[in-house]
Amino acid sequence: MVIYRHANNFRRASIILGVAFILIWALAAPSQAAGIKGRVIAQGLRSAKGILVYVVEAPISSSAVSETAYVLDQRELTFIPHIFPITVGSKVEFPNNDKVAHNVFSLSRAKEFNFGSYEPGQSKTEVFNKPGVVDMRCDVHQEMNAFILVLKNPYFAVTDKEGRFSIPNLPAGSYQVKTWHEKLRSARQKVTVPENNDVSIQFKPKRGSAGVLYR
Ligand SMILES: [Cu+2]
Repeated sequence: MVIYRHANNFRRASIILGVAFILIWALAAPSQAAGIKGRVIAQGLRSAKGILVYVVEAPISSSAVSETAYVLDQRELTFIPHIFPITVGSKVEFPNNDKVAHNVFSLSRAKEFNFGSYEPGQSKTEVFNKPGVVDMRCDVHQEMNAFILVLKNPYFAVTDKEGRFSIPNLPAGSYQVKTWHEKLRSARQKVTVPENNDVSIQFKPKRGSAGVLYR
């Protein structure tokens, strides 16, 4: 019995020691991830929320297709979210969670389609396999509008209401970073991301017509 208890104590002590070791190792290990963060000061916009900030070219490209089920919701005659960045090759679901029928379509070069009219409770899906801006409309409700932004890599973010954004986990290197918003001219900046530190940048895009995502 005594021996048995000793063995148990020993095992408990080993576990505690093991956990402590892992914690110390985790704290001491240098973080390899660096990112780009900062702020977009949008002149002439009511809110700085919902501005896309994206890395134009990055080592990881379309192979990084997200397995996330992207959902562009329809509620109260609104597409949610309004600005919707995804990576090339992603599938998007378009559930009609409204009380009326919608007819979602796009005439954009990056993706042209027309779901036709569909009832509340029904859903449609579409795969977006070409980079670019997809201007989403509803044939029944002219005020309904959203932008699906099909991006070449997963390094992008959308600003919060203060205009802040954060693009984490970038490999060290030099990148062209751009903004996109339907009512702003795109601003761009060249940014060098070091091995272990985040870089802070600021954009001040002016009002105007939006350009393309990629030339
Ligand atoms: Cu509609």
